[in-house]
Amino acid sequence: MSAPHPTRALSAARTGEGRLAGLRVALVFPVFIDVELASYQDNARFLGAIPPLTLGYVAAVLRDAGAEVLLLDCPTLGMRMDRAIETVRAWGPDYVGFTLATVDWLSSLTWMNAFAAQLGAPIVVGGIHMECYPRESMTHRCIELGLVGHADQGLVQLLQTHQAGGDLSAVPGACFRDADGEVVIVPEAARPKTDEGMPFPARELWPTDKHFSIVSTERHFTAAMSNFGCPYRCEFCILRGDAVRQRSAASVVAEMEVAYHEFGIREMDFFDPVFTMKRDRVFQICDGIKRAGLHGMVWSIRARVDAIDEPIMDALWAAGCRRIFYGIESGSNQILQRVDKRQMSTEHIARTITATKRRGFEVLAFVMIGNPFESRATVGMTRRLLKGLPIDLVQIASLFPLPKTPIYEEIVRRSGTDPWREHILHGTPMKPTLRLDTDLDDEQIRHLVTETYMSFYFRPTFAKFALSRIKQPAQVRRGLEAALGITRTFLTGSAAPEGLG
Ligand code: B12
Repeated sequence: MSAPHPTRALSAARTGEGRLAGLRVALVFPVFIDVELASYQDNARFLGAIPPLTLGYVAAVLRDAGAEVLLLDCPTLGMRMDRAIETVRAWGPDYVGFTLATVDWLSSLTWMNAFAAQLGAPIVVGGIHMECYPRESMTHRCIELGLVGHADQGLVQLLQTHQAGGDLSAVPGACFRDADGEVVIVPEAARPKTDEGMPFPARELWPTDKHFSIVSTERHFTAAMSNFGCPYRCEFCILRGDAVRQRSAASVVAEMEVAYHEFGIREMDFFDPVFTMKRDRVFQICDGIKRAGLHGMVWSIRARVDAIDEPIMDALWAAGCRRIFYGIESGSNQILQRVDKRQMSTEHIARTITATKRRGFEVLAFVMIGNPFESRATVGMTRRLLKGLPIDLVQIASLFPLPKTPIYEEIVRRSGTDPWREHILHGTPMKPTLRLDTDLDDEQIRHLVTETYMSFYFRPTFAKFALSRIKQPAQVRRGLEAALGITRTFLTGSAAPEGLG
């Protein structure tokens, strides 16, 4: 193995005497319960048990500061709320941490209320949702503290200051209520441009042997991020033009080596939206992986068709990358332009996917239905594109406008209401809002999603592909469950699952 990455050396040098020595923090990733919008259970059932990466990072930051950390990946462990509360109570935490997504807010709130009522330990929250509605979230008294931004930038200072009864308004990104009960949100410090200071996720706290994705082929699967943020500006995405923390090739390779040697990982799925955004870095990563000799390790990435070319594909393949997920979104050039995927055309998509498949990669395409300008005709174009290209797997989402995206902000402007905000404040049902520039309603869009799934998957071409890659009996079961799920969704009219994006 090559020389340890600086961040690893830091973790290894941990003595229990850091700034948070003696503090016990339990991090809980809930099983989302059956409340409106909580689709995580479907994700877990259909798409796999993906590790809670964000809490892996938070745990590593805490551990490196000397704290003791308990991490409960409840969906993977099959742990319901009551048992999770008992487990955490028995462990005796000083704080309980949750990571929040806006989409699953009500579900997380249910868990946080129960933990606050039954345990009494202060609850601390973070995650992308705190970049959207920090003020509204902090009106819920079950939450004691919040952090906007990356854990390595403010968490240690936040907990230390809270412990000492110090001035929280001096902590960048801190969210709290002051002595008068007024919510205070301290501005986040400028985001760093590199991953310096960010440890690798604390994989030692995950039940790695139980993780898988519906498309994974190897035992001991894990997820990773080769970058944080995304420089592109797609109008449906919350990460649009977000300050990117670019990781170095050396750090990415070092994380893979640690995963391989220390945790027996044999499959790693990089979840960042455009792994290939920096060409030189891709070649360096691929060279590094080959030099590291990680025999039997397969990995996959997400990319854009306009951020990859044939030499990159060759390098990825030679280094063991075996699957590429492309966000192709639509078969209509007009829609691609409208949502700012404008460097792409369907012709370009076709050329890139054909070149990818020719090298032997598995190709997965992400598609959306319900964007501005969507019609039955454009959905037809998307279906023809999917079926006319050598695409192996497809994931189709109905556009559900998320906060902080230009599409949602335009909806707020046009309608004069902010339904997500009301949802966070009052738990009002989050009905999909006004749709922009399309006559299709939600019911029709849902139906078109499921029909498109069925038209893609219920074909002999797909059956042949599925049979060719089955390595474990579990894969047959998962594939059948997903097919049944799609059929059930079609028959009952409920929303189709999403989540590998
Ligand atoms: C990997 C991933 C998953 C994994 C792991 C989730 C996890 N929480 O670890 C799985 C597949 C399980 C998953 C599930 C879901 N996901 Co997801 N996921 C991602 C993805 C691709 C990467 C997240 C990540 O690891 N980022 C890297 C870390 C370093 O950054 P970070 O997330 O901002 O976390 C840092 C800070 O926010 C902070 N922080 C985070 N949590 C906490 C907690 C505490 C206590 C503190 C102090 C700080 C803190 O410190 C972290 C480290 O620095 C993002 C998109 C992206 N590219 O970022 C979508 C994303 C976060 N997911 C999203 C969604 C919608 C979901 C689901 C609701 C899907 C569903 N329909 O069920 C669930 C929600 C589960 C949840 N509560 O997180 C949306 C969220 C949008 C929103 N506003 O709701 C995103 C942005 C995708 C998108 N473009 O729409 N997801």
